[in-house]
Amino acid sequence: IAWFIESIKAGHPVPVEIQHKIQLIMPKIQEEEKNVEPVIPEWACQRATPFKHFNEQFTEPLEILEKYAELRDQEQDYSRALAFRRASCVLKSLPYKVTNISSLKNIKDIGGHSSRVIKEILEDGYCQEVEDIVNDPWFHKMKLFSSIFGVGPSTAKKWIEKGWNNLQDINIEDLRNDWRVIWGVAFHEELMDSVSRTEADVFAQIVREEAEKILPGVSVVLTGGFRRGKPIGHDVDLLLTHPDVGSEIGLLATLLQRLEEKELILCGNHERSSFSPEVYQRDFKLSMRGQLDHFEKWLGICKFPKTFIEGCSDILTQINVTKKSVIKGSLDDCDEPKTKFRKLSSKALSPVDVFKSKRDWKARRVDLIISPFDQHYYALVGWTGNKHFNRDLRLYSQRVLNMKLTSHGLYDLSKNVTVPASSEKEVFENLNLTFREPSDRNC
Ligand code: DCT
Ligand code: MG
Repeated sequence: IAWFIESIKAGHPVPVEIQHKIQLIMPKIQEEEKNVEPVIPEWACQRATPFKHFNEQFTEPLEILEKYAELRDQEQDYSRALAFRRASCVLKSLPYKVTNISSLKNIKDIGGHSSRVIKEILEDGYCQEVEDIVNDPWFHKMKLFSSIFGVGPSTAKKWIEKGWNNLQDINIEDLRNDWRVIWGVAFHEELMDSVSRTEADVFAQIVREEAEKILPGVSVVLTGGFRRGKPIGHDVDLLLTHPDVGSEIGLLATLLQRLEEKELILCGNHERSSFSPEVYQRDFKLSMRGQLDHFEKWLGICKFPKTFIEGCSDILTQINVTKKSVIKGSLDDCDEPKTKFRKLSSKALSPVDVFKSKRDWKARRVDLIISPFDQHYYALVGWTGNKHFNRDLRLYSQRVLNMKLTSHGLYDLSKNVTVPASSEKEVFENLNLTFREPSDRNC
């Protein structure tokens, strides 16, 4: 019957002998449809969450509350922060602007606190609690410090406890052993600049060309926020793989050398893969503790010639003419069990001196990740994100399907087998979900 009604609505011809009956029942069906509330799927991964939506007026304040709860309650209790994010996430998926609080009463992801915030905004145009947070100096300091590359909320808290209020207060001597924080502080101003899509595309193309020379047939995908359609981002996330499993081994070390020769590297950390199928299957929780994934990767800061930013077309030839690097140290192999850090040479300029020097490049955060092809499509979903979509997808897999999902794969706990995927669509099929385009994963 539903199919028949849909086909009538779509304008398909109705057999003459039943036309009069249809004319009698159609008004009643249409009237009933008006009274039926739209069904909002329970899980965020079952909904389309676009980047541009109708309810920014509410989602932005709710995400300030989320950030505040995350920074205040970190480690002890993340559930308050999550409650705000769940409310914000469901509002982003609504295909209309909320104008009446009663229209939200049956949405379970909008809890009491979030509901009060939305009501206040609807009535007064703002929420006092959010205004107080925005004007709270502690919140500003926490946001400032935890936005520094290599600094998490617990370090930010310690710095505030020391009485530091701004970047100038940071005592560089206290940071001697953490290269990320040293460079992060020196280049903070620049790293806070958003990376444009053009810059990301130009850099991705350079990496693609270099990687192709080393390993023909390699795939380099721009993931993260850019893949979800964001016009700007805080970094460039590139996922590399090759259809021949195993051929990707050694690629990153050589690629980093080439990028170094092109003077595109400022500093970074090359981590070897710590993935082990045995550990992964035996004790998933243990193997993933505290880590996003176990892929071989390089996380660091690159030098983007200013011409990238202007989107110069003959950029690829221009970057071959570069100056001498300011830092020495080997980026070489990845053959030791421990993470390798790029050391600062004693002869090298200090990060602050580099920052102040006359230069024709800007510092940009870059993540290069290598995935073996048999894990690639799970890695692609994981590195596309966003973070909240991933969290929801993983929780859904566990609670609804009794399956463990990570960026390395899907493990069926009932059958004790891994479930392979040879496309991103197959990842969704394996999870019994409608495929969502990356642009609909902006939870
Ligand atoms: N990710 C995740 N959990 C995290 C951090 C990241 O699942 N705690 C995934 C989702 C996105 C991807 O990794 C890249 O991470 P970011 O670069 O931090 O996020 P982004 O969405 O690309 O945001 P931005 O546009 O600011 O770079
Ligand atoms: Mg990113």
